[in-house]
Amino acid sequence: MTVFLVIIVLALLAVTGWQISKIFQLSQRPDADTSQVANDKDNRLNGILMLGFVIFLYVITIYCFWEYGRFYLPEAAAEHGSEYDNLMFISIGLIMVVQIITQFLLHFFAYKYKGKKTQRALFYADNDKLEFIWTIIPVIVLAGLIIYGLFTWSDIMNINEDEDPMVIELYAYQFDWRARYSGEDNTLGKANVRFIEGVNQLGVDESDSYGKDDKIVTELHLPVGKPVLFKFRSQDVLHSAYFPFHRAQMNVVPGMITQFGFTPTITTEEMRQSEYMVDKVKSVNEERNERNKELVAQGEPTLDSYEFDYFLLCNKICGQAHYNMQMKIIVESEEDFNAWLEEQPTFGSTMEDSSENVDRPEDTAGDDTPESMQEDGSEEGQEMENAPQEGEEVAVVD
Ligand SMILES: [Cu+2]
Repeated sequence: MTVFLVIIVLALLAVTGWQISKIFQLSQRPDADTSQVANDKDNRLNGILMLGFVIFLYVITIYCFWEYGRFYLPEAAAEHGSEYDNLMFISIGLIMVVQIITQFLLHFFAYKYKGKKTQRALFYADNDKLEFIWTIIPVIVLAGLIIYGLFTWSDIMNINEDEDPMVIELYAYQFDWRARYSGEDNTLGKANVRFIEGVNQLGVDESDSYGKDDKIVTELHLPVGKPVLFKFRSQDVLHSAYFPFHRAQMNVVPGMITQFGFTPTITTEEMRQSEYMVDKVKSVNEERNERNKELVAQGEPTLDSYEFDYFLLCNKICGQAHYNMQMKIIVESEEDFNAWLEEQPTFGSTMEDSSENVDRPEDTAGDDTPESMQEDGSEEGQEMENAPQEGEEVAVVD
């Protein structure tokens, strides 16, 4: 209904504008210039507007850099990150310089050589030398950029197996993540959606001995300075694993395994203490305190104070709760990591426990499907916990 009303209002406005323009035409003096051909005055006005437009663009650009520059991510927290950032800054830098010069020339010439009654355009057919220059320069620059990009790409994408990276599976489903560590053998057990049953959320093949020591967890812990190879699997639709601080992203495609490897270089604690993050957290908390004053006045629960954490996010719009599909990442020292991993139960022991429970039906009355994997994919308990509070920067992507 609202849309219908808006359309009617817009149509009426258009009719009004058209009628007003007709009144203006009728009210002109009989000797006014009604010619359809642009005169010097029209040309001058258009020239000035062209120049004004490019100045407007530059002002907006400078404003955006100044106002939104604070949303830049800090120094990359993974080894390949600086290569990635360099490629991006060099590409953007080049594009910026070329666009500033060419846009300025385009608009300035439109102003400078605006039409004048007394002037005639010069007939200038072609100039081979000029054409050669403006063809060869972009060819060299673009070829350079592309070759540089290809080298960077293969550096980032090719996983050095000699480094013996730790293999971790990241499993995506609407709307959460699970991580599966490959255990002592550093080999993931086979898995298939057809094996998903009961506590076997990820469909790990029970008959595969490599899977027995796998560890399935809800929080991703990574040892700093150690190469990690992620294998991505999706249960349902297309997702995308996005680690903004580690400059990594990979599609997670149902029916196939994709992979990406990197070496984290900055622990969560170090990142929290970095100048960038201290400032950031301070400003987020200032905003929250302001908001809390309003919430207190309204008698509503207040927001917790914010603390930085790395997150693995989903970067494909995969459904209703896509915005909240995230998993905390903790980058820590190798000792802390090993201590944490030690405490996690293996897949084998989880399956044994569950079968023991099934043997004693009074313990597990009813459905033993974990809540988290119920059909609607929502996790009652966890969703509430994860749900961003109003005013919170969801998943701290900035
Ligand atoms: Cu998703």
